[in-house]
Amino acid sequence: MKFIDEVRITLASGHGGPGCVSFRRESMQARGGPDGGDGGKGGDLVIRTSRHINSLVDLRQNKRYAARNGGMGSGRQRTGQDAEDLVLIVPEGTIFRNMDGEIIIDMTGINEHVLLKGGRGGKGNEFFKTSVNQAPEHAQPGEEGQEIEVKLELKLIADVGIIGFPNAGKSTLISRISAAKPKIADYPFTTLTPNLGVVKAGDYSSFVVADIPGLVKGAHEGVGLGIQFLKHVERTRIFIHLVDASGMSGRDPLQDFEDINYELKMYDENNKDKEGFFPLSTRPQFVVLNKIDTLSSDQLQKLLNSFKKITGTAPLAISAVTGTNINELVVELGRQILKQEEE
Ligand SMILES: Nc1nc2c(ncn2[C@@H]2O[C@H](COP(=O)(O)OP(=O)(O)OP(=O)(O)O)[C@@H](O)[C@H]2O)c(=O)[nH]1
Ligand SMILES: [Mg+2]
Repeated sequence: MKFIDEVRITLASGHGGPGCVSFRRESMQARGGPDGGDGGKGGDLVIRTSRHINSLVDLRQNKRYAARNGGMGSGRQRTGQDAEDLVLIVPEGTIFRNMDGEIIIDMTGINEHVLLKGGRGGKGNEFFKTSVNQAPEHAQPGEEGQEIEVKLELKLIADVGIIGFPNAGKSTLISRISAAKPKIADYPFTTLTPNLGVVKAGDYSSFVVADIPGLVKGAHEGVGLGIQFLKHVERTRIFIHLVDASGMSGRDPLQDFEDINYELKMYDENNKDKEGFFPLSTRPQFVVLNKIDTLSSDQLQKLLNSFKKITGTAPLAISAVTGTNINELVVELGRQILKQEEE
């Protein structure tokens, strides 16, 4: 199944019902006083979030979602029926943007929001009766509803995003630390859509990790799968920057590390004007060297030292296959997330 995280739809609230022009019928009189009732209110367009849905796929069924119009007023002062609100259910964390890309509302942490108010009902002719005009011939039309074209955007809400080259072992890692069962294979671009996994960090705490498709040098220019998947980790608090330490791919681990960081910078450059954007290149990174089972301790030590020269701290060295230092990784991640929550 394709991972759908963006959808463009038109939303509308209902028009108010028109007021009614009517006169009482009385037995001895051709025409009695005015008795036209008011129109009913148009339905509001309401957005509600649910934790039980995690994609926007259901919203693709229609291009336009509109609440109903209010009922017409009628004689004998009967008010038209108010229309029911239309409730659009979206996943938590859905962002609504207008066609200029400006945020209308971000539904993170919001349960319900009235996006478009329904139009008021028009007044019936009874309302316009005055001492000088006992028989008004007009009634008000209902107030118009509102209509807007929106782009919905859903980002996976994960605490930790795993970034790195294809084949670095990102999917292997998430399958090790969570119940996620992504496809793993020894060729690049195995992962084509993001995977989420919940990691238990202790008896009472857990966090969500996202595994995204691998990045390569030039991703910002569309090389490989491009950088579009980075939007799925825009909101994560921290990155695991996973580096293939084995050199099996013929690449240099340090160069890989720098290439990925450069792609983050380019992503920031491309998105810096977007409202609500938080740069990725300054996001805390937990640098992790994977596949250390393929290295001698000498090789590993050399590599740790050269990373330390660049980043200031030695990276954590793991093997997602044998399980070396996997527990340490989970504990350290839990600690870093907690630290950030406290800040
Ligand atoms: N020796 C060794 N191989 C590993 C380790 N971790 C992953 N691999 C292998 O590396 C290959 C790629 O692993 P994946 O988990 O699919 O890599 P990925 O980073 O998700 O790759 P993409 O989805 O293509 O971006 C697989 O053949 C894994 O078995 C490790 O710690 N040691
Ligand atoms: Mg993968």
